[in-house]
Amino acid sequence: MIATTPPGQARWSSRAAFVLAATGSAVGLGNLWRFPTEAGMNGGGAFVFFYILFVALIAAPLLLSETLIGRHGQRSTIGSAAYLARQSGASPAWSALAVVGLIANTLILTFYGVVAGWVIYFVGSTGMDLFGTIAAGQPLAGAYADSTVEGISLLMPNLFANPGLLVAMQAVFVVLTVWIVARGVKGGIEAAAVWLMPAFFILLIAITIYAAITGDFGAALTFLFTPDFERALQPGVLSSALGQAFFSLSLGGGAMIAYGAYASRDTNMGSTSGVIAFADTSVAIIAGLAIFPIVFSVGLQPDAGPTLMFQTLPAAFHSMPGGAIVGFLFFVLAFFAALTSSVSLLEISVAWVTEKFRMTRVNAAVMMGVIVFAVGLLSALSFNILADQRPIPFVPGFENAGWFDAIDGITSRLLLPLSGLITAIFIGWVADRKLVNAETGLSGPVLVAWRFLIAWVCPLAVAAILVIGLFPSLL
Ligand code: TYR
Repeated sequence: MIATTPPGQARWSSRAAFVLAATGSAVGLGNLWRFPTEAGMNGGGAFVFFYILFVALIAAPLLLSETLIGRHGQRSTIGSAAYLARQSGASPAWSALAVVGLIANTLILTFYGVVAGWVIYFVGSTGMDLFGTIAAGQPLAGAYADSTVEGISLLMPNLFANPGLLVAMQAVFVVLTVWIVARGVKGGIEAAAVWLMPAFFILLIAITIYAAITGDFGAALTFLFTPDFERALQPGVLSSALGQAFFSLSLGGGAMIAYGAYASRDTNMGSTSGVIAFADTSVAIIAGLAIFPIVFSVGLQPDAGPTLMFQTLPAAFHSMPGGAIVGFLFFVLAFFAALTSSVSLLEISVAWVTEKFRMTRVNAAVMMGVIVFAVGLLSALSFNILADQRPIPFVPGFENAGWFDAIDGITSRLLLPLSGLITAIFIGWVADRKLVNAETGLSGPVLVAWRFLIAWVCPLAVAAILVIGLFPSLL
């Protein structure tokens, strides 16, 4: 039952390292790219309102549940869930929560690698621009100093028109992810997260201040924080907001179970989970406050979809003093933020394959990397060669979705919440109460409140939103 290399043997070197690595998993393209995209497509304020509400009442309690399953089990996600079930005298079939999660995470990584490939493209183009300026001995000005804003907004369409380049960038990102995971989580991830997350945070705040001063900050605030509740009662908004809460906090896929497994016994899981949830949500809101002022001042449409971040920020760097260097740094840090998340996406299946099939970590990482890359081609090419394919026209809300949108939507709106639903029922009702309570590190009214949220609010709310998402006509 215990694997040859139990993941429990690896340890974060401190509580701070655990917080930073888990925050590194949570903070990524989900905050920078997906949050503004989803907020923009779902009408802004109403989406943001429910997103924050769902983080507080559903996602944060689930985050604690996942980390405690991992810390208790100290095995792969599936192994840890089965272990807690057995110890509670319940069927190990409850590890289904982690099976669903493993499938979801692997699918998420397929398109995550594609978007991260776009980031790499911008690292390259802002980098060439920066070093070209320096080589020519010109003073540092904005990014892409010799283009117009219209020219910059064509960078994405031009990239999409070049499938070979898209796929090459995606391949680079998947190879890097495989490389770090193959080397083992602790050395690579921990080292990267400890330095890069703080640097990333400072730069993001600087860009937001710039956007607030030069962009249309008032319009952005109104858009993000004035909820139009009539809009919110459209079923898509609720399931998108819930899906975003799961996606952004790396919940449902098992990443937090996996990282919890490396935490030491004296880490207080309750307070740590609170810190992670707060940090992740703040980064999403700040990213929104960096992007939307530019959207409105440049005259873009907020519902532009997945390309929004890549069309707004380069335009801001264009006019920003020192934008050549800020733009380059931003994409470099976005790249690292993506990498600290993608590593956690791949880690789940790799830990399981090594535990189950006694494969070496390197072989498991390479094997999963090949699968992820191959399936990811569908998403990468859905912006050009496969643009006409509609893989799941029979699912309500996905009639017109191509491969990229379909895989993104199915994973975050369906699979992650489904895994979360099973987790909430398992932790709230099935798992041994004393064991679970002791793992939380909570006591008194906070423990009572958490138990109420996980046993009642999470299952009922997630189930209701799943049903509404599948049968929108019910609302
Ligand atoms: N939370 C990550 C981000 O925001 C993405 C992610 C999603 C990571 C699910 C892990 C996971 O299990 O970029």
